[in-house]
Amino acid sequence: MALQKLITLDQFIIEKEKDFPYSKGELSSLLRNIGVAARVVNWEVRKAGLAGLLGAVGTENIQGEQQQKLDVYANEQFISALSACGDVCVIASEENDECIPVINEQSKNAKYVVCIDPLDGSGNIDVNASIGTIFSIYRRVSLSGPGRLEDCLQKGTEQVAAGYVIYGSSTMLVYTTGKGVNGFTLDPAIGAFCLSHPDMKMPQDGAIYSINEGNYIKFPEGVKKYIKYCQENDPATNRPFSSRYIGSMVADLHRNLLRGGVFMYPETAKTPNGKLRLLYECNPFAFIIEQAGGKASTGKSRIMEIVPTDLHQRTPIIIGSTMMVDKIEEFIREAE
Ligand code: P6P
Repeated sequence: MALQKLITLDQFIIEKEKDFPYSKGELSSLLRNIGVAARVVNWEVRKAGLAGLLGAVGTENIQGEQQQKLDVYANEQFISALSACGDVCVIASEENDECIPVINEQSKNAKYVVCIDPLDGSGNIDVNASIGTIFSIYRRVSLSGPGRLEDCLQKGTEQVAAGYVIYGSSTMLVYTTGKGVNGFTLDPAIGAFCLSHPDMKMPQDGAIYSINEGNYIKFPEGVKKYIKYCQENDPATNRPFSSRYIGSMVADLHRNLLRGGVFMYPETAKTPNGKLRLLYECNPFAFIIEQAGGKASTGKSRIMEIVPTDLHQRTPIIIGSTMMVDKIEEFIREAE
């Protein structure tokens, strides 16, 4: 069998630079730096149990969530890499209450904005379940000086790139720049991400539904009815579907991207905007999943059309195979 030509992430990024005739390589440099930081974080994630990096720090982030040692470590690594690369003017991180203007010599002409969840699903660290990093990249809208809040509060449709890293049975980096989705697997032997999943496409339909059914009684009527629909016996429509929920957004969405399926984190009476954050969880995945041929909705409207008003605002999300998202939207409409 012919050896598959090895294409590293860096080679691929440079190769694809041709897609952006006006690019001077800043976006390429930024993506490469994210890849480097991901390798550093991966190294610590893989040995967290040995490096005393498990467990909580004893502090809370703005979300009111216990910060895990690896959360803080990953945040520091990505902020440092993004600040040093010279292409970023401001960073919005799940771990920081306010956005972080990048004020240094290299960044004074920086034109990109990064919204990032440095380590998502960190509640899963101590139980060795997959976790991930999620990022969105925008062009700045402010004209000069350090980046500011307005640069971070852009609609998802304005993203120039988005991606995630999944620290799972292998470590992968998956990203889009608006011309399809490509997946790279870290080869520990050479310490580089190598193209393993070119031109990823989300199946238009699927038979996996992902939702925390522990919240069933709190869900909107239409979502409840859809869950029951998934459980009905109808071989002609591949039902009952399989319920798969890891409790780590990156892991659940990565599986559904490959196999087809739908992930739901709806609103409840207690959490009218759901739990997941728009800027650094829902928008990046909405961009990736739409680029792979799927759909990302609040249950009523397109995620990427939401005009953000707050750095850490949340949104209900129904995301995955287009035909499944359409079906849930239909149940939600009919239940109104
Ligand atoms: P629940 C992890 O804390 C996270 O932010 C996502 O990665 C995940 O999909 C979700 O929350 C899980 O939330 O309420 O089901 O535990």
